[in-house]
Amino acid sequence: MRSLLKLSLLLCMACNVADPSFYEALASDAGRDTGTPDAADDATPDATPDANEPDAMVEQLAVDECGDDAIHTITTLPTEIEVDTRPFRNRVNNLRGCAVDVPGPDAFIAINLEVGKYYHLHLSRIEGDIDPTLYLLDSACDPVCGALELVANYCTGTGDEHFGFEAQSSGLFYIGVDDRNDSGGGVFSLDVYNPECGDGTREHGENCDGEENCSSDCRLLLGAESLQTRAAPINAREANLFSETLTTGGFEIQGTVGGLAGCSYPEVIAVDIPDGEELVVRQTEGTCSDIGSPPVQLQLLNAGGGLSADGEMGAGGCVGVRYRPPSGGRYFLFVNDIRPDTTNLLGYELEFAIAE
Ligand SMILES: [Ca+2]
Ligand SMILES: [Ca+2]
Ligand SMILES: [Ca+2]
Ligand SMILES: [Ca+2]
Repeated sequence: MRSLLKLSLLLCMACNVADPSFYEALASDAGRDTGTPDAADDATPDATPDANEPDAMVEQLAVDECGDDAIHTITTLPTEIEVDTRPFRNRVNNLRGCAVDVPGPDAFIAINLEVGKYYHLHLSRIEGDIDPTLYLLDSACDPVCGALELVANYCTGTGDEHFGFEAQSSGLFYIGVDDRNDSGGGVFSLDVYNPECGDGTREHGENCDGEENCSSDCRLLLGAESLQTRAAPINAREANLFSETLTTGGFEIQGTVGGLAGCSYPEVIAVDIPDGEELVVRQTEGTCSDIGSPPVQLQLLNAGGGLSADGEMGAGGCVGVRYRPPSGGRYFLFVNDIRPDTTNLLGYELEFAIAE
């Protein structure tokens, strides 16, 4: 009953980045079950005491090693799983090719992905001095890096990690729950969703579904109604969609990055580039740096997650990106917050146009 209630709470409110309660949860873990305090376990040791034994309240489904025969495979979604890495060893120390070190103890759970389906994973800390890191390994236990990096470590410290992706192939994958700290491990909550766009219900990992100003593929529209990004579009699937017809005159889009202590999530804007046209995005002067290092970095990715064009610095420390695709289609502009300290909210303004 308790877990059902907890699950329904999670589904309706607790952890969407777009929801104000998410910000509170990052700061204080408000509303989170913090598990049974260790002191209670110490008072009633079991017959074979073991300092590294998991908290008896944690139903441990995760295993120590990727590919272990005893690994639990997630079959029902959405699901919420408590993961305790305290009894486990550090098997994955770094993610080859992803440039991420994960020296803490790690735990693994398997999932069968279906090509084309959208998955949203959310990892949060329940207990321990841990810096949660979440990643996907393929059926050979190799990191899924490269064009589409399936690694989430947007926050330094205890902040929640999220990532969402459309499966590029079907098959068995392993979800890694790990720690950027060389710690003794901790207790995590791993939530896995596969929101269904078009069912009329906005689920965790969706910014809208069926509402006004919502596209048929569940993206909030940027256009005549509003040129301000909304609802934390942190990945390609949750991107806001620029819905105006691009002109040489341009539209000024305003957005914000930063503002979450220790975290640096990007904002992502989807844009349809017409056949034969060249997209031109320029940072407008007011929000550029005058010290030669722009606070944001731009990257344009294609629908498969491949990098189509990198941003380049122009006059006055303003970054921009230009791209003429081989044929028209949908692209995703990532606005990455690259400031050393992302604590303060940073407003940016980008002009979207087509080349004259
Ligand atoms: Ca391990
Ligand atoms: Ca590790
Ligand atoms: Ca982290
Ligand atoms: Ca939905």
